[in-house]
Amino acid sequence: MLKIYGSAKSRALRTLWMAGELGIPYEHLDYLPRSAPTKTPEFAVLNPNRRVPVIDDDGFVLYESMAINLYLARKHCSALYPSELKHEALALQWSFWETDRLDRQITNYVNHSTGLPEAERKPAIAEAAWAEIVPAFDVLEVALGHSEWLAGPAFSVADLNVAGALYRALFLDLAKWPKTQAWVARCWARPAAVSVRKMRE
Ligand SMILES: N[C@@H](CCC(=O)N[C@@H](CS)C(=O)NCC(=O)O)C(=O)O
Repeated sequence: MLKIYGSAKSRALRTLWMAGELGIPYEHLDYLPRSAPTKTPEFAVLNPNRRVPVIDDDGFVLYESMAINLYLARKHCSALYPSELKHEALALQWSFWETDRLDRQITNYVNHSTGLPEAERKPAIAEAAWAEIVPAFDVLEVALGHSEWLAGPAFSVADLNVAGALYRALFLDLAKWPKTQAWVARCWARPAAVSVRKMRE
């Protein structure tokens, strides 16, 4: 059976959301980032980076949340995996784009503005992160002005991968980006997203 390593309070949230969309059974190894089980030699074999998520799909081990979701959607012949080559390319584009432009930036912004205990916050890190987030949201806003979804005519792994990474944006003021705000809300209103939020909160 598929094993998913990683707490819903981590980037494994995206993997758990995908598993919910697919309706597949899995064993959840609810490891928090940097927790003791991620420091074991056994875990280092699964992911030498010692990060979550990781999956073990009947012996096939894969890390990197975006790659995991693309793999799972394709493996299970899901409608979330675009059937057209160009839509598939867009799903790859948006997944790579998010990793480059928003992933660490959102984490840094939220941690250093509200998430960490006040004494540990570094306002300069939050400020630098926000300076990168603004142009990235501008890019999303333009794209969502052309199309309701990121890769083709319907919600797909592209939307899940980007919106999944924007969990923290649910608590940010996105009024400056109304299309992005509405799209984030649409994605997170899906039943699998609502369920995974409950696992986190
Ligand atoms: N690019 C990776 C990032 C994974 C990642 O950074 N995971 C965090 C938790 S959200 C982690 O395990 N951090 C542990 C550490 O930094 O030591 C992915 O998307 O899967």
